[in-house]
Amino acid sequence: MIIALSGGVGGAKLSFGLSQVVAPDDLKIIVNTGDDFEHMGLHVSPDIDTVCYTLAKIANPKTGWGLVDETWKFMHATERLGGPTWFQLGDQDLATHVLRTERLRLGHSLSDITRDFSQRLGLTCAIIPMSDDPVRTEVDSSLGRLKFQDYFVRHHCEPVVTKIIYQGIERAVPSDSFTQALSDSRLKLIVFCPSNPFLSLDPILHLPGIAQRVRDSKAKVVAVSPIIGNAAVKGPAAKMLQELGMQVSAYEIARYYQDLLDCIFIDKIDAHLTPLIEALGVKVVVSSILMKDDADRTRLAREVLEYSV
Ligand code: FO1
Repeated sequence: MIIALSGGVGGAKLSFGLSQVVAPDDLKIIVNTGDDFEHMGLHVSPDIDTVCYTLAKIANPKTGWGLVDETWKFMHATERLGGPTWFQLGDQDLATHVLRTERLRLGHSLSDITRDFSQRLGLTCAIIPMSDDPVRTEVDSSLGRLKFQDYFVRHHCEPVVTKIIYQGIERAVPSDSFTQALSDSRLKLIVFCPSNPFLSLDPILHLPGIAQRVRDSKAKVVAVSPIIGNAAVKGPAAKMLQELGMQVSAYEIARYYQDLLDCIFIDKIDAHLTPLIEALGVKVVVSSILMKDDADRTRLAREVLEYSV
């Protein structure tokens, strides 16, 4: 059985690859919920929706988030009435947010709602929110304290980040399905998807007790670097590494997680970093880790699985 820790578009891509090569009952995708927020009275769970839409092959291929063939009449009508349009909610996507919000209000858990929605989208592997309690990523920045989506979308990641805060994380309990997967005797691999370490992986790993359980697990722990060369494949990971005084390299990612990782997959152009990373006690697999299409996603997933045998 395999656990994949996923957030953002990069995480959804490798999760898709894993869903193509792992039997449904053997794949548990644990999704970051730190990006969740209340918007226009709706509870939006971007990383859950990005993973579900991507695995269901209905994600917008250009943006990675939202739905393909989307229409925007709700946003146009919102604009006409002077409502907010900085966060784009498509007409089909709106159904997800309205129904999720309604069910949360009725007392359903995010885990149960996600299980129902993912199954209705035809998914067979488990899509598991990291927690059913609220965790909200915020950043201290050159514009002061910002909620995540204000930083990421409204301000286009431009403010300089000095600190990242996961509001509510001390009180948040990892979801039942997450803790069950971690204690399953069949667990043989934990995959850190190529997601932003600070925005997608750390909210999961900072949940009370989780990092220690990963450390204590008999399973192999493998990361795919979100950094290739001195840039992030997508999103603000490189900019944040710099702003937080770290190097922008796959080496830095290995060092950041060195007490958790058995191995890291780095790109061919970073092969020269191998001895440095191995000196940290982290094994290295050099591969082509840029996922340009479904074939890349599936190939990389297969390579990651081979590591665990
Ligand atoms: N990202 C944007 O940059 N602009 C948007 O208008 C936007 C809308 C949006 C709507 C639903 C959804 O699930 C995700 C959306 N995202 C948007 C992405 C979102 O900011 C995610 O948090 C990122 O993908 C990082 O995980």
